[in-house]
Amino acid sequence: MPTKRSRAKVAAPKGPDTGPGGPIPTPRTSKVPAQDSQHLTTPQGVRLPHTDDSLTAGVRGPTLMDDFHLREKVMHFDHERIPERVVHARGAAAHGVFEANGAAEAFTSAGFLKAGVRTPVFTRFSTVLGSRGSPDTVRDVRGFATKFYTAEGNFDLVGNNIPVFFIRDGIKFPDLIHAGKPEPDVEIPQAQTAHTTFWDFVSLIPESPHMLMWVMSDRAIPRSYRMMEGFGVHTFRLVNDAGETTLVKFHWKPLLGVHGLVWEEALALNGVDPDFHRRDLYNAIGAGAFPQWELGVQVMPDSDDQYFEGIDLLDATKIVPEELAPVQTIGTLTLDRRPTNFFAEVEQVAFHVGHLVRGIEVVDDPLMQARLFSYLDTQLTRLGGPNFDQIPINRPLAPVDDLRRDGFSQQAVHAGRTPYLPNGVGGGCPFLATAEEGGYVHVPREVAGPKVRERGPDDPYAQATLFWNSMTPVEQDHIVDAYTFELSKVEVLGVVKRMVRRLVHVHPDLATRVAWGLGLDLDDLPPTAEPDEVRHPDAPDATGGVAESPALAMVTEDLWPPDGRVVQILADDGADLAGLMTLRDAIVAAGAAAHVVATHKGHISGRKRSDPVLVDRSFHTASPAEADAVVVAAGAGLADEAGAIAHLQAAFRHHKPIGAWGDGTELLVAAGIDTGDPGVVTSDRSTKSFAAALVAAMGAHRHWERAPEHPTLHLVDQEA
Ligand code: HDE
Repeated sequence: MPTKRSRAKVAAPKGPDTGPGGPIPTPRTSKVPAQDSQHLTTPQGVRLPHTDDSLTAGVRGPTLMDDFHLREKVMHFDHERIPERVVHARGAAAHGVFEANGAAEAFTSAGFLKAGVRTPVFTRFSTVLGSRGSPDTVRDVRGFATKFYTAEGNFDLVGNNIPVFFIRDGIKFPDLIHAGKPEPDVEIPQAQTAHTTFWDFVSLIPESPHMLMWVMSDRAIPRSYRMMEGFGVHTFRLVNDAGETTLVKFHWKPLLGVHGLVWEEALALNGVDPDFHRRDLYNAIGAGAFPQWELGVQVMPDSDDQYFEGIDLLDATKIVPEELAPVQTIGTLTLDRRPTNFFAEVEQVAFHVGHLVRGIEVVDDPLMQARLFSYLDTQLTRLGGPNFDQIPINRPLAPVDDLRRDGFSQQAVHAGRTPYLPNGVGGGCPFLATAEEGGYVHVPREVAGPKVRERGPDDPYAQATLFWNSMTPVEQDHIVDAYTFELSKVEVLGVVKRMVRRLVHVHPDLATRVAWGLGLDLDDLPPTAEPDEVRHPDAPDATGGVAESPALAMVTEDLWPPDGRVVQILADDGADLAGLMTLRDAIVAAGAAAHVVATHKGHISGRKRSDPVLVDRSFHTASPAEADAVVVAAGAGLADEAGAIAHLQAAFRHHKPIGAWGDGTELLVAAGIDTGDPGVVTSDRSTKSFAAALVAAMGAHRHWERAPEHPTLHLVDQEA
């Protein structure tokens, strides 16, 4: 048995860390068995002289069983694939560091949240519905999962880029995913919700309206993983050193702002560059434009009922408006290293909502409770047994003695004869840790109640309406368009009508405009969801009295850094290459990337005796959807190139900054672009101030002032 004497020697875990400015250890990927022989070998280390022909009986004879090299090589190849994640299969990830500012110390004893502590992290972003090879820019929720390798063990914050969820209880999750995944008879469509079964399901469950508003908004088509917010979604309970508890919601706020694609671009990118988000993340990190997020918490008092201002904190379909509980920053995440090997790291990383460190607990939210089972369970199939936490990317940096033994693919050679506690033969090791010694001690809480299968009264529309009311007109237009697109793909009219009928309860304008686009008459819809049936009379006001929350809108007056954004410079033989170089240098100096696009690949030469410039893309492969701004070089002579005109028109239609210098403006005129329009920057020459004006125009992300007023708005106005 452990003795008092031996216990006293055990201090709180000293880890890998983490002192202010101290070295940041890297996750143990370096311990992976390396392929470090100078010669090609078999897995047994036997050097090989030849790998292109199998061992045969004669030049044209049968292959021989004693070709151990062939058999080992093919056997391994045959088993290279593992099951993809049942959800969130498609993703990309990066390593980085989290540095705490200490603001959370009052609320939690978690060591990694103490001032100045720097903790290595691995963050994986993902879509939900698509399979591993599906395109990045589909309309979908994005996963935002971070593994913190803290000195006190691994903490996984497994969140999404949307702060609420479709359902309130995990028991419905298999139904939700079955309805959203490709329909099982024909396996169509891939990676999207725009199909009959999804809308059938969500139109029938009461709690979906709020989440659907988010998924139909531009949040679901992010410009970049680097430009997404992240949310823990569920409420967490923080416990401080004094044992006091608070309830919090976690928020990641990107320093580059929250930005979306335009739907038409998202569709184009699915074909032009299905890896758009993955490439964007890796290119930005490779160029030194390390994406950063502030981690923040909304802090609410812990209470017996776990409501805050009438908002049920155990209900993952509800937010707490920031007006009621502001987000307090507790640290900064920086992603600064790409994975070395996609499979070993991104594919094999195993997140689990139950990977908690002391000072952080989960609450009784039934969605979270089901997740606590699911995330461990799923790894057994996906990663082939219970030893997945020994895979390098999953190993904690904190010292481990878990007394686990054996199992498939056991990597460790555990010494000793006492993998059990209590033991006397092993000197009582390993010792148990008290709270003072860094042990995870659950805060005591009273739990009682009858066993029931029921949830409390709810108003599922209140926050959906709050969301709609908080959007700018252009964002409302996009939501209308998204509902119209998605429901147009639904083959069963009854489902469409049921869904549009439910939109009336979100906002009559929304329903009217979607109905118009679908050719439906609102008066003809079945009364499937009368307010009294869906807003429970006993439900508290789920908005907490907030009618509009500006924090929910993506379109703001703010300006954002151009880091990692892409500017296309349209040029051709004869262009002002000196001006092009001035612009390119200024763009790169601002932290963005410049791509020269011309009618042909190779080099273009200028009019004067300047060095030829290498073309990055020709119009055959370049798409305006890949750029954040498009500029036309003087002397490019592209004004009668149909491809160049269409290119520029698309960029303009997607509200991007457009620029031209010298006679490059002729292409703007040919494309019907007014040089006085917002976000259009022109100059006689390519000067530093021209470049600065262009970079400044990129700060707004898009120039929504150019958006045409949505035609169905008139319809609503007339009805009003
Ligand atoms: Fe997940 N989810 N989920 N989920 N989830 C998985 O775990 C599950 C939910 C989220 O990059 C799976 O390792 C259930 C909410 C992310 O590896 C699986 C329920 C939120 C990722 C699973 C939910 C998430 C997953 C699939 C309802 C936002 C990707 C493979 C009770 C807060 C993590 C895996 C990565 C992955 C189950 C709901 C986020 C099957 C049962 C709500 C970001 O365990």
